[in-house]
Amino acid sequence: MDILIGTSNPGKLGEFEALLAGLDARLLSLRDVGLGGLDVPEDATTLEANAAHKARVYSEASGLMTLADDTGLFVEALGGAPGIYPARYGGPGLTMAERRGKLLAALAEAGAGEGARTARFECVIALCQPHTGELITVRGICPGRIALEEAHGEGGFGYDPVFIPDGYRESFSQLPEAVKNQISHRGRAAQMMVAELRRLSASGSG
Ligand code: ITT
Repeated sequence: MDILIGTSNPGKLGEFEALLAGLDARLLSLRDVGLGGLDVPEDATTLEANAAHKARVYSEASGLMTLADDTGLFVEALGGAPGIYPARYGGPGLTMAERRGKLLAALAEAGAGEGARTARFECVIALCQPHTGELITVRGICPGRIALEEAHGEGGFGYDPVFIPDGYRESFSQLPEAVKNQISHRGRAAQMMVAELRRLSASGSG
């Protein structure tokens, strides 16, 4: 079974490679199939619709079974911002470090101290079958809080240096990759998707 991982985010790609390593499948990146330059505009209003759109576009372009994810970050004290478009938070043209800085500044401005920084990551993974266009979506949620300041470690990407998952003191950047993959929004969704893929493979439709 070949599975195209439809993401242009190298951090996500690395996580998917680890999360799907137990499957009897060949994992391909967009670059592997010559689609490295194909950017899919995200303008739907739900994580499901954006993930499904990405999976469908890459599946149609490659003719392969394709998986894509859309991830949101919801911070309670900011009324749910950054929301379903965290890659755009703070405005166009910013680096991820600048976006994280904007998030910390917004929380400081809102007077959200140590006990008022509840947040969650949500990740929807969509799988699109070639030819039929059949879609499966699963959702993983990771509750946590936004750190008072950036806490860098060896790993992670995006907002990981400012996100502390519930039950831990370290940010996702500081926790070992295996721990993030076990408890994260993407890890939880991937566990469900692996079950779906095993089912498809056993029924001969994978
Ligand atoms: P693709 O659409 O190509 O997959 P993307 O980075 O645009 O890549 P999203 O639309 O899902 O993906 O953007 C989500 C934003 O949230 C983006 O800025 C990521 O860096 C960030 N992000 C996604 N997953 C994350 C994670 O597990 N930890 C920290 N930040 C994450």
